[in-house]
Amino acid sequence: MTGRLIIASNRIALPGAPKPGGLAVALADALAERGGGVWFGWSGEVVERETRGVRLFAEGAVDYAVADLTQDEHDGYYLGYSNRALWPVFHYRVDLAHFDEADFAAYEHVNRRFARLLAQFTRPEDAVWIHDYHFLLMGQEMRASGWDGRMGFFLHIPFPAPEIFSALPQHQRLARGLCAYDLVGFQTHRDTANFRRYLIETAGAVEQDHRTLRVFDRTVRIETFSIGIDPDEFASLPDSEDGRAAADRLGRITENRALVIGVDRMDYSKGLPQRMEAFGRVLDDHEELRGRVSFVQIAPPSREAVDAYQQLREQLDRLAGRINADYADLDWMPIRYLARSYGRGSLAGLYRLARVGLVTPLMDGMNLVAKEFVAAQQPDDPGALVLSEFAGAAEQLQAAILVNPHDIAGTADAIVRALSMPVEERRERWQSLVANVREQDIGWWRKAFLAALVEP
Ligand code: GDG
Repeated sequence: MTGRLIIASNRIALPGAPKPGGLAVALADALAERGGGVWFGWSGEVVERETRGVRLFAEGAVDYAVADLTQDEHDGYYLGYSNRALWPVFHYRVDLAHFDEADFAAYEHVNRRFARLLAQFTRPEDAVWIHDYHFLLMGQEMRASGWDGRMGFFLHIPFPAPEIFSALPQHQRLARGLCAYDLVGFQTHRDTANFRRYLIETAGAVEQDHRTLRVFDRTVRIETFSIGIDPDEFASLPDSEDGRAAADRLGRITENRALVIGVDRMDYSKGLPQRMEAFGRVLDDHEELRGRVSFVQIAPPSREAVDAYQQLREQLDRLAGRINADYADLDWMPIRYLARSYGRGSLAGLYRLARVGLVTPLMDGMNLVAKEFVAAQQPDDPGALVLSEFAGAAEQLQAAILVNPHDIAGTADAIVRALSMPVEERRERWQSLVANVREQDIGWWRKAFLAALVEP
């Protein structure tokens, strides 16, 4: 394949700005490696009236193209259909979903408008790679605008069981849209199996081989590509200035108490209330641990314009306040709950300082924090990872202490077990975890996806 790579994702990392994470770096690398291409997405700007075309920023052989959203598009496509319908349903929270036909119309409209903008950049020999739930229909709209080259899609969040997916009033339209891609990639085998089962049971898909289906007059390859991190980055960041400074600051306060750490966007999929309850249960049942262990939860707020996120914020404020009021002492605060973000270096420093990493989402596409925590540990004295069986990462990180986050007592037991785990067992488990994090890293992920996309 000699063509360029064309990427579309809702948010993009513009040249010059610091890359927000491993994914942005990996995609920029993929573009550079192919000798150029285009990365297209939303500018992050909301404007009064639709602006024509895109704004272009060039860096070497790569063009970054961004388009603005109007206020109505932002409300309907982004806050509405993407984050009030798709996000909750794909995370099994049909109870939180809000189905509004006008939101779907805005979603369809933005997918169509963006597809037309993107189509201008494509040449027949290029390969197009579209990301995530904001753009489920973009592939079909690209086909409608005449593009018939290679095109793949990767879903970063879970794909739910067919019975849950079918709750979306537009499920048939969305599934047909996804089948416009040549390759559809998911985070886990569970997601891949869910999508295949949906297509076979409800759309009459016929299996061609173990990864390819014939459906809607098209041939679609459906496969698992579990996303990873840059392990070297997280192994070295704890020793950076920021990493050391953060560990020193927190270390002075926690002193010789064991540290339990959680780092999550403030999202109802992350199981934060259940996690706080479980930590509270540890203190209820283990008098000997009171005053001896500190739980630090970093939870930068996100999507604050969506009601469910405002309610979560209030719930967490109350819970942390109650547990602290019950158990805090003059010189000890059981939960340090920080509703703000920290730099990646600081996070890595805290991961290394911690004895236990608590990653207990109720449902999660992958969960990169679990992998970052593993990569940041010291080989001779690594912390223990408590991981939800509903995080995509659990398919790979079987050597973690796996928990059902809905089971508060079970999670509390797992925390106690992790706190008292002998160093030999911690080392043994960590060896297995880090081997996986290193082997299936972010570079492996993007190469595997692109190889499958351009394979004849
Ligand atoms: C979606 C899917 C999938 C967190 N707090 C801060 C901060 N973070 C960074 C973490 C990590 C990233 O944000 C979060 O990634 P996750 O994977 O845990 O979760 P989502 O944001 O929900 O991401 C998820 C992912 O896409 C990739 O495919 O794994 O399942 O939901 O890197 O370190 N970063 C900084 N300050 C913070 O306070 N700088």
